[in-house]
Amino acid sequence: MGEHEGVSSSSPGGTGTTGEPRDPGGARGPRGSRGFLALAGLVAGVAGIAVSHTVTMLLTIRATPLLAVAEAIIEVTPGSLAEGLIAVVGQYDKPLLIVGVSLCVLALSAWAGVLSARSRLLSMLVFLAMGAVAVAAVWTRPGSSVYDVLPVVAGTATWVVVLGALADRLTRLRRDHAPDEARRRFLVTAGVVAGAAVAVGLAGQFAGRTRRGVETARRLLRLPVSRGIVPPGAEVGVTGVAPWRTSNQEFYRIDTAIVVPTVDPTQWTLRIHGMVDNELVLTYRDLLDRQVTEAWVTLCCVSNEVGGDLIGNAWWSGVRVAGLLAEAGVRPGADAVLQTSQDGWNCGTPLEVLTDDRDALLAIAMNGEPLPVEHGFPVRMVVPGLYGYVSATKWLVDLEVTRFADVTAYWTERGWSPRGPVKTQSRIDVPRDGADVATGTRRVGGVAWAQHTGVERVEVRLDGQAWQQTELGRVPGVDTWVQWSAEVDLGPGPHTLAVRATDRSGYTQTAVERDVVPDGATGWHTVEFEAG
Ligand SMILES: Nc1nc2c(c(=O)[nH]1)N[C@H]1C(S)=C(S)[C@@H](COP(=O)(O)O)O[C@H]1N2
Ligand SMILES: [Mo]
Repeated sequence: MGEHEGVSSSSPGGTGTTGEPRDPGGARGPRGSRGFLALAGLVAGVAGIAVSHTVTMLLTIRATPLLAVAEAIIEVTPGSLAEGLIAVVGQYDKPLLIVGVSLCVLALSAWAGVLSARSRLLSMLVFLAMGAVAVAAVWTRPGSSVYDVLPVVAGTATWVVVLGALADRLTRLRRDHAPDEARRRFLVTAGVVAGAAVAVGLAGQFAGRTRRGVETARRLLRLPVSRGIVPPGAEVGVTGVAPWRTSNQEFYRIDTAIVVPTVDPTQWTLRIHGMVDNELVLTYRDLLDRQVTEAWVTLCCVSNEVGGDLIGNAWWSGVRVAGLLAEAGVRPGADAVLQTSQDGWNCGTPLEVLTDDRDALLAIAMNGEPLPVEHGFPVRMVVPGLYGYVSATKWLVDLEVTRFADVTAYWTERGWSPRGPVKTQSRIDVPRDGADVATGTRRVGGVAWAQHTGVERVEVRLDGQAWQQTELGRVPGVDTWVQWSAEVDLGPGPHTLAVRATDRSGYTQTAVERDVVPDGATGWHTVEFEAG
């Protein structure tokens, strides 16, 4: 703790209630300082609750720490007692409990404020203890993750910082001003901080409501799309191989958005401009009025390491970009389209892949459902054959037809390649690296991809022996991954299995290992395992 004068210094053996005034010019006795410190604690308490609430809303975490504690209390309360209480308070059990928990938190915060006269450490311990209780409550909620603890961390940090700052301010005011002036100034400060805390809390509430509003709008949409049927034979039937269709739940998510953009479809517009003859501004309705195209497309992240899982395959429904660009009338000389998201993220996409015969889509649905908010609701781009960072803009609002030479974009400014065609790759899902498997004839399997070129064959190599052909699942086209499987004979002991794919251009994956920067990893995925 800092060596502050006056009220915030720790005094050995001092109780904070029996000493004389501790600050020069402090005619006010310890009673007065207690009252102010209690107020400081209270304001810190309010600020911490407000910040935790807002962080909960912004990160779209299910329950605020207060709600989690209330739920935990309900859970540990003996059934009969809980029923008795519910009989009295009816459906208001949770709201009442939250009010009760809040009052406890505020009382303890005020107490922590008073304690800070004796020791900053003691007051901090009160906050840390409350934080620990909240972490325990959050942690015991079903399906919770480390992420869900962030609001508690933010709230606890706010408690400690705000109390410390207010106590310091009080010390300084009492040193520099006459008692009445110090008192007046401190009350103003406390009022301003409390007001700011309430504003932060209300902003969070607003953000939460916006998100719920968009979620509701999304749920109520009835889109003219289908769910897509996984083609017979696409699954090779090896347990442990990634399902051919990646569910929306399981689909990897990569974006720079700390707070997921919430875009109301009734407010959404897409502007198509730049090197075009007729600038277009489309509404969501305009988009739905056009012909919907549906396709299986495997989307992959350039940051996917060899053997990584930043890849997924879905049935996308949307409107072909080529048609819209034709409508806008692309001028000669253009070779790129700069895509911009509602949150300002952008990327440059080669014009040719948006205008050739592939299904580059303004997607509105994923596996038959309106796009999940995290995956770009209401409209995103999906381009077969390109990594996401140069093509798959989520929350898309703007397309500017331009020249590569004239623009840079988010990731190209950070050292990644302006062009990002997906590299032919393959992955072993079974067995996992480090697995223990039974000896004998075993089926191994995985996935391989070469979007918009197509996978021709996949081979595996056991323990450095000859490459062996695998069987491929049946796929509807060249834009998706393909499952593969093979049988290998395993004697007891350690084994190494490598995989490589050859695409329909005749290219076989290079063994050269390259990092993901600047345009995607290369190398053969290899797993080591033990048979016994
Ligand atoms: N608005 C926006 N769109 C974005 C990104 C982003 O950061 N912001 N990331 C891109 C990258 S790098 C990838 S790999 C894909 C991932 O899409 P997904 O999260 O739906 O899997 O989105 C792309 N679209
Ligand atoms: Mo990515």
